[in-house]
Amino acid sequence: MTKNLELTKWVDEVAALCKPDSVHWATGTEEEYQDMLNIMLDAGLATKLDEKKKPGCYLFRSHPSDVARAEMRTFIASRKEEDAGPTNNWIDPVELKATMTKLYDGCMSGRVMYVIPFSMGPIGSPIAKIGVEISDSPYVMINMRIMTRIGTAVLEALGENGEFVRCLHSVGKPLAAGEKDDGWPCVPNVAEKYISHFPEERMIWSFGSGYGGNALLGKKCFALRIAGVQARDEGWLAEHMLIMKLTSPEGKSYYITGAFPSACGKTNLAMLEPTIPGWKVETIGDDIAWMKFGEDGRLYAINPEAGFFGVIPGTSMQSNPNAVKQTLSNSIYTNAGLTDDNDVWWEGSGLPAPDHLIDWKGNDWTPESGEPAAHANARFTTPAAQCPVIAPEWEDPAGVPISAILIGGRRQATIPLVNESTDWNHGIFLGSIMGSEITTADITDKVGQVRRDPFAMLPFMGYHMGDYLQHWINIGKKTDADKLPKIYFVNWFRKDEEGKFMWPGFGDNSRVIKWIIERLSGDAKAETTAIGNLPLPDAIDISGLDITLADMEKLLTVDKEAWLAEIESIRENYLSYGNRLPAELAAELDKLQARLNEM
Ligand code: GTP
Ligand code: SPV
Ligand code: MN
Repeated sequence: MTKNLELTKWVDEVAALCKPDSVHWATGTEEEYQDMLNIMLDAGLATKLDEKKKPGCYLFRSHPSDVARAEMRTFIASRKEEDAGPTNNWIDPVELKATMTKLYDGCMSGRVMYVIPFSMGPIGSPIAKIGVEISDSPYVMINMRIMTRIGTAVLEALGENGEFVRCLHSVGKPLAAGEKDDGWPCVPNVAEKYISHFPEERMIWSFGSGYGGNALLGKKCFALRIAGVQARDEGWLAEHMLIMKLTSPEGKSYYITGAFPSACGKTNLAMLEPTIPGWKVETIGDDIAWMKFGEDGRLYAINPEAGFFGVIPGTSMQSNPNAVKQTLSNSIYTNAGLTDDNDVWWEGSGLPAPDHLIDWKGNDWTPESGEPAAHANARFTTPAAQCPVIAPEWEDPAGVPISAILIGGRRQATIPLVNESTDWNHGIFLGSIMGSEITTADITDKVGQVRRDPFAMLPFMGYHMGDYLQHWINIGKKTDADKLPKIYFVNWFRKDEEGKFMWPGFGDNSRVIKWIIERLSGDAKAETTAIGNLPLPDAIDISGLDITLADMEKLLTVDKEAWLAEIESIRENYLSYGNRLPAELAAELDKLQARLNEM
């Protein structure tokens, strides 16, 4: 329990509204974690995997309506609609609270209400922030224990008067007397799920979903949408970025962050195995970075999380051996296939498909079934400390000084393999025009079109996107230009005429990062072009790769016509920001157009 009166008052209010059978304050112990798992094993919601092959690992299958973040049901309920901006769903906060209060009334009956104090960042670190999630889901409890630091130690750090972000979550499935869960509890009608943010109050209300970022409220809801608003107000950055450490053959270390949209390679890049001799990669974070200025005027990053919630399909000993090793024990698998010998299997695992398994929907599956065994957004939850290449300083409360920021999306054409920004504002411009091609997994009538996703933050913005870009510009004015990280626009996803990836990617991305590091130390060759500084085709180490210099030239040219078309589409996107588009970015766009026309 706690002496924090604000907290006890809030917990009492929520209990009175949601009417759970009992209230449980999370302590964060191993014993409590096992108790939660046992509750879910008994209820038939979890499967324990084979103890020899996957010690301490469990499989869950969610409801088909509840397999990913629900962007259409994610709301930024700022007091003024214009403050949510053109990229967010807005509902008046008074109206939304009235609607959701009705939904919350009695929603936990038949269930335990868990009170989960959690710290984003090492407990007690000056950069860390505390949240308290109230949830009726033991699945949320176990995931929060891996993804954040939870329990009694957090209450102690909170003290009597400490501030915390209120995070209220319910799966939205009360149980009548004697009723038991029949499968994954949630609200099956997607239109009745709510993931709501009240930015001025630093408060989150989530209802109807038990999955991922909808339910683990420390992650996107707090660490990006609410912390983003705090960061704007307090002069720092809360970003959808991996953090990695690179050490050169000479033994010099650099820290870099990378913003890539969801499922575009952050986890893979954060723990890659370099294919070039002498270089070493170590991991600090795979999804979120909080960056603040240190006393020396440089930006320092911490990973506010304590675990990785990573995409399962495609993870193999070839693509990401460290993730495979990390998830061999003490990990939770959600929506993977279950083999007959109690192990997990998924598409792209690099292992032969078994003759029979139980798919993510709980049905019998054979290789002839014609349906995937694992859901495309099946995820593992695994402790960061288990990552074989975790950097020793990953929990340093002071963070690590950032030398470069990588940005990029999935673009089959136009965007070169790597492009160095010429200065801070140009880098922010490149961040603002980032995007990915819409795939069949998204909105069907727009397949192939580019969805602009500035700094990979489109689904995670807690305020107006134009103000956010202005905030990035302003950050650049707070310190000397040479202390700011350099920004690099990368694209691992270029395709040739036959639709094949032109760049091998994964571990070979170390070759591009090597060039970036050599640029930072002034050792690598580049050519100034209309769009930025590009490596000369022979400046990237391709030794041992099945790729020709001609291919490299294709990956590293400026396609004038394609860029002029790009400009039109950027202008259209910029129009949506109205008068909140930073003047600096409008100027960058005009300068780019002029340079292209001179080509
Ligand atoms: P979130 O956890 O959703 O934020 O995503 P993430 O950015 O961490 O994505 P992740 O690393 O899990 O990306 C997974 C997808 O990207 C898989 O489909 C991978 O096959 C693909 N991928 C990752 N790196 C590369 C690469 O270098 N080249 C290619 N072609 N595909 C890649
Ligand atoms: C993402 O979608 O970017 C994720 C997964 O990292 S979730 O936490 O569900 O948002
Ligand atoms: Mn993410």
